[in-house]
Amino acid sequence: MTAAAPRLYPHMWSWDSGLIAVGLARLSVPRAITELRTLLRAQWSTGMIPHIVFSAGDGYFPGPERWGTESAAAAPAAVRTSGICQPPVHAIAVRRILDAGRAAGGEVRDQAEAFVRETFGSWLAWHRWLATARDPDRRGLVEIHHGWESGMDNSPRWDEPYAAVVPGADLPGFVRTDVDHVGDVRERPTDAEYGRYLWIVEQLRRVRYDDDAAREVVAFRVADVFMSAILAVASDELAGLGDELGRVEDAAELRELAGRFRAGVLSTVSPATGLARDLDRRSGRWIETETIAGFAPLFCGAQDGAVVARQRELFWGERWCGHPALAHPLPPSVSPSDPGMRPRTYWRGPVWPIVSWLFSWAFERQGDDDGARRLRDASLRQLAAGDFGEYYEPFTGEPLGSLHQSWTAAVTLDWLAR
Ligand code: 9WN
Repeated sequence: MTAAAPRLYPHMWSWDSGLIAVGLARLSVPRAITELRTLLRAQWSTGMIPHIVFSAGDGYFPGPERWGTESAAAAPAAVRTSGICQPPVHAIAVRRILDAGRAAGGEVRDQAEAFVRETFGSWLAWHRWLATARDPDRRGLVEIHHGWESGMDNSPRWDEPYAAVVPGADLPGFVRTDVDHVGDVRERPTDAEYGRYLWIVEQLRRVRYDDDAAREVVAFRVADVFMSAILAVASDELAGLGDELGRVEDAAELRELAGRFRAGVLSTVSPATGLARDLDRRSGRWIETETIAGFAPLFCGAQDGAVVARQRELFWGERWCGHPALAHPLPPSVSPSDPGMRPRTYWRGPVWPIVSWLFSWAFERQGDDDGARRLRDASLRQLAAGDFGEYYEPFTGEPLGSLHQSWTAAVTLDWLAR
């Protein structure tokens, strides 16, 4: 496995490993294959791919003892994991591995083709789990049970649902390690936020991470529009692989699923702002925040030209990439025009290179080569100093959070190789 970061995250993270495999495929197809095979060894029998696969080392909190997933019937026996998931970007990497393997030819091509053949069923099971356990009413929106599942942990998107999460008096005590590995604690979530994060872990642990029971007890239930958009595009990628393997019914099922989630994404768009919204399933309220997740329809190529055209204009306009104070014309995690935007704090303002990469990948896929190139060129200028920051201050370009963050280096490799 590739650790997500040398000190802050010394284990494997699910969506990091997908993007790391995209970068590795540019260097070594066998290494990219190993990365994803390692991840799959941790897959639960339900199909869920857990958000952390623990290495033997320690140095991260909450570690495997706190998660206690050995009590879960569906958890793997041989590997220690967390008990929640992250966005399903993996099929994007599987496609890249196959293409890179074919370009290399010979034994590498054979390895890549064998990898796709042997693991297709596991990726399919992962998508099916998201489409059932996390979308039981078939709305085309993935429900998350923890902000960590979105990958955008402390985004203002989650402030309202988290306000309803009140840690019980019996929340076991905790000592954070994350704050030891950043320059300034303001770059990380607060202790109050961590109390809520850990309370949800406690709730899930008490029902042994059972999917049905979790929906009943968990204090955080939100339909995540950006994760839904990722599931839509990744299902299309997987359907394409299914075609090549002659798995006609599976490919049709995946296309149906992609269509359902694309429609789900569209159903959330605010007529007032033109941005997509998350839905708090507990309160029934739309979450009206001006974050990068609002561009989910643009990302997944939703089937409504007017919505997408309006989003494209907004994306490049002054409230986003075209904001005159930005160091680079790249999308910050929260609009620089939003008075609540916090330029140094994690998912509350900084630019995340992997998010820029996801949009550049999506634009290229949609035939918008110009949009893809603009994001790539600006990102490579942002990354040129070689710190590989986890995230960047949008107005100064300063790297923040962890340095030598693996997925940042991986997407840099991919952009350089274009
Ligand atoms: C919790 C590893 C992960 C990323 C997430 C990012 C951060 C973890 C943390 O680091 O989350 O999962 O401890 O803050 O928010 O997107 O996958 O890089």
